[in-house]
Amino acid sequence: MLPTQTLARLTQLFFCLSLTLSPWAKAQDSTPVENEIVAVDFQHSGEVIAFIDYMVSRHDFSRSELETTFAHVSFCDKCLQLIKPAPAGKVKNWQVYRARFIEPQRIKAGVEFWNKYAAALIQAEKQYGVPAQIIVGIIGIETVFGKNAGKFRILDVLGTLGFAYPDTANRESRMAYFRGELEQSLLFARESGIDPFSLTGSYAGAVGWGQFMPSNLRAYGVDFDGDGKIDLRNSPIDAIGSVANFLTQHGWQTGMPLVFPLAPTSGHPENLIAKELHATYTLEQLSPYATPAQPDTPNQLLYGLIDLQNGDNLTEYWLATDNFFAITKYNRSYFYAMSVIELGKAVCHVRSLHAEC
Ligand SMILES: [Ca+2]
Repeated sequence: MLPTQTLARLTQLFFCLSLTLSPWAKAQDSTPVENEIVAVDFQHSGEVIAFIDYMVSRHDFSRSELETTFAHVSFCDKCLQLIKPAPAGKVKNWQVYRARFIEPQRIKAGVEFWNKYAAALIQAEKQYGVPAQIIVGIIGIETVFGKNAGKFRILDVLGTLGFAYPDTANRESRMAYFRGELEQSLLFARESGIDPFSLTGSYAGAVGWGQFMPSNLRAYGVDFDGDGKIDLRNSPIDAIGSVANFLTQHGWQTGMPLVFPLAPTSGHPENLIAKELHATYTLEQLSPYATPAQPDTPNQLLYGLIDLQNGDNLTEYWLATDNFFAITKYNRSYFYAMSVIELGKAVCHVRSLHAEC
């Protein structure tokens, strides 16, 4: 991912949901000397050979074809540098984050995208119940509408992260995760009849306009332009359908609103912050601790409380429905989900000349 997206992407990486652990994931590990990057010899590494064994026995891949493939995988130093977490200790600041993503250039690109693909967005809303502005918000936050989809070869990324992840506390689980995604990328390429090296994306292995990891490509990607292929790199229309399908498969409900602000007088409801990314409270249950700022906040819905920290300034608290939490299945960050909503709304406002968004 490019610098403007680093925070969102890192959040996604380190809180990734769909860990696709595989039996070979616990293969023996080589521990590098601290701070020293040890390049993987993809042709001779015992772990890579074990991975090939697994792919042959589990998925009936041709051993010689996989050996040829891995002979062409390149070690990605840059991916290792970019994947390292940001230094800890800095207080999160929603308003700073928001300003980085909800800005004129991205909004302008969003209007152009919406105008160009209006028919597909309408069709996606009709078919999946996900409004255009949410799909626009996600694709805008993820890649600035395809501009920052990434040019790393996915096999290089996943091979490097899967076999030589930096020496962090969660190294084992991260390597298992990326090897699982490597497995999924090879399966996706085979199923799609494409050269796996043609799959390109971010330094973390996310592909195309919507930045789907390979496992999500296989599980939620759709051929929305009807050309017979699921292609999130070259088809924005496939990306539109796939994003909508992903949200629907993660609990999106047609017509359900997303968030409502709490009154600043609500005190400090920290203990009620939604940890499980689900809406579980009624307004009545929250009433001793949380007062909606808007009197028309629906009382028939369930809510989760979310907090948006603002550095040294007051933390914002919001009531979030399960549609908000569906967006967090894309990326577990509250900042991420809120920025998707805000960008979609901003694009909608500009595009429709301040009509209701
Ligand atoms: Ca297609």
